[in-house]
Amino acid sequence: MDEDGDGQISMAEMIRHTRTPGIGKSFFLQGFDLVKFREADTNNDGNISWDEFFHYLVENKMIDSTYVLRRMIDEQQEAHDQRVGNRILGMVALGVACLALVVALRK
Ligand SMILES: [Ca+2]
Ligand SMILES: [Ca+2]
Repeated sequence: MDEDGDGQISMAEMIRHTRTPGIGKSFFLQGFDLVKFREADTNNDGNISWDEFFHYLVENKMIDSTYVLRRMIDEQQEAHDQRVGNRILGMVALGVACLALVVALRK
């Protein structure tokens, strides 16, 4: 939706997005019209920042902030577990390489 990647959704971007077949009907945009755009744009600069957008969705119970937070924490945990897993794998590989070197030197 944020086409120019400036971290804000302008009214033009929102209109283009909601008129794109297939995308406009995504769940959180159902009924998200210009009136609601103005409601979400709390500092009235004609853009919705991600902060404003997220806040609007939470305020209007269009998303469950607890669920989102839990997902974020779970993802962090998974990423952490994966890093630890990779490190262990790396250490095992190093161990095997050292062992192979020792065996090779003994011959
Ligand atoms: Ca933008
Ligand atoms: Ca704004």
